[in-house]
Amino acid sequence: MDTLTSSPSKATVPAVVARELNTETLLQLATRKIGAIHVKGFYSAAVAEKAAEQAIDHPKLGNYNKKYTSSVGRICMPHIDSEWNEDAAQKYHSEAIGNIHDLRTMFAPHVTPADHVRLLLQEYWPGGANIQRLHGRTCFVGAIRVFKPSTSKFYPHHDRIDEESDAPELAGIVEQLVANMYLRTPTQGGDLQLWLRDPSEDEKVLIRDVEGLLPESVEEPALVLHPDAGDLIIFSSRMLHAVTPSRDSYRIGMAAFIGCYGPDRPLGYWS
Ligand SMILES: O=C(O)CCC(=O)C(=O)O
Ligand SMILES: [Fe+2]
Repeated sequence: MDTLTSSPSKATVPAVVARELNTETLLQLATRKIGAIHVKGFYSAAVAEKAAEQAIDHPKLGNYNKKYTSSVGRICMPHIDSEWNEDAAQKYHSEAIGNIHDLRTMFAPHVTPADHVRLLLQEYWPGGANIQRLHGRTCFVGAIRVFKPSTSKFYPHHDRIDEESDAPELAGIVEQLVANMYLRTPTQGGDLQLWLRDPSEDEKVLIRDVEGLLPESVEEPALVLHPDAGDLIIFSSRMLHAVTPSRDSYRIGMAAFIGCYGPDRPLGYWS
């Protein structure tokens, strides 16, 4: 079995999708031997729908900060909105545990899909897993994203915590994955597009300013996945990805970023 350090950032990745979450598929994903893990029916669609209903007018629903992502709502403050700003970071970390507990109430008496995935990864990853700390402070995990019908989308972008923070706990991070657990999805649109390559340096500059590339400026995606409610998809957030507009309904998902530091060190979770 290859270690993470032998192939941390291969330029392109085969368009192969694993259908099961286990130690082998996780290691394949983290070493870029496969493009995604897509588990159908990971979570009860009925429990997901009850949470989705509450998400649409949740008191903690706000919008992302940047130009191209502001069309998407999110419940609770994500780390990206605190990047390089100590006051915002203080707020983010001080609310983190309370926000995790708030989200649990939306799914009670059931476990949240983010908590379920946190436990499974802790069991499957050779080095275990833990909530991420940054400068000794606990991160929030499990942000719910609310895409409105027709208007909300994510343009092609990448997500990398080492471009948002210089916390010493991030030393040795070799890959960043993201787990999305879908609560409500449209039948048309709302596709997840994966390019299975890192953005170029020029693309990174554009993404940093407005949090996305114009879709017509990039080639066709290498892989397109259509999630249904209850599905889990995990992929590398360091590689280019996008979400197309939903045609006929809200698209609501719960997400957790996953930091990989090699197989023998614990994964780190945050949103
Ligand atoms: O909602 C999705 O399918 C993926 C959204 C995204 O950009 C991410 O999770 O980083
Ligand atoms: Fe993303």
